[in-house]
Amino acid sequence: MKQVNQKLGELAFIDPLTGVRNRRSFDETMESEWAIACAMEVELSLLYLDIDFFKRFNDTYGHQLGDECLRSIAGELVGGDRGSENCVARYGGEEFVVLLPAMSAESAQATAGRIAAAISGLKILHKESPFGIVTASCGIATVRPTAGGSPRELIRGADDALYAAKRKGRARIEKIVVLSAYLTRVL
Ligand code: GH3
Ligand code: MG
Ligand code: MG
Repeated sequence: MKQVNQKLGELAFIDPLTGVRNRRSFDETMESEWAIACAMEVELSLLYLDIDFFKRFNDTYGHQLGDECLRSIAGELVGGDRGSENCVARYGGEEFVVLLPAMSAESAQATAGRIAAAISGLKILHKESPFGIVTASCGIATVRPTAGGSPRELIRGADDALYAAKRKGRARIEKIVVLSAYLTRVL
């Protein structure tokens, strides 16, 4: 019974399709990493990835291949060189987040570049995309957390950067540094 309960507890934090963390788990990790970064006085970076033209992919190849694509991409996210899969989560349908504790904006950009290259490297055919293969857009936000601040700032920053990446044509990475609770600067 104890083991069953433990298993159920673990499952509540896992996305069943891809096996990475779910949003609930990410939100908890984010709270604790925020507190740690505050105490250690280090930066915290977040990548927010969204697959490009994924509705067209589903429409063209079917939902099942769409699901397979999501699994492959999740595999690249946890298979990278960041040494931990603790901070990779599926945030929504075709959206993933990667939390990078104690990581500067420059290092986060390098990590995002490697992830984007790994996704393109899968060479998943997408004939309805202008890129011909499945790609992702990525927003990066970096903050030096303060006790009075909120993880929401970081998520909003990464989401804003992602929106900019989409607007500028997709399959690209954009970066924002969150300066304080209410002030952001687009790099
Ligand atoms: P953009 O480049 O602007 O991101 O365009 P998009 O088509 O990727 O974005 P949009 O938000 O219009 O469509 C997202 C699609 O993701 C729609 C939905 O069918 C698909 N999707 C969401 N969750 C799942 C899932 O669990 N499995 C599959 N196969 N598809 C999913
Ligand atoms: Mg989306
Ligand atoms: Mg999309």
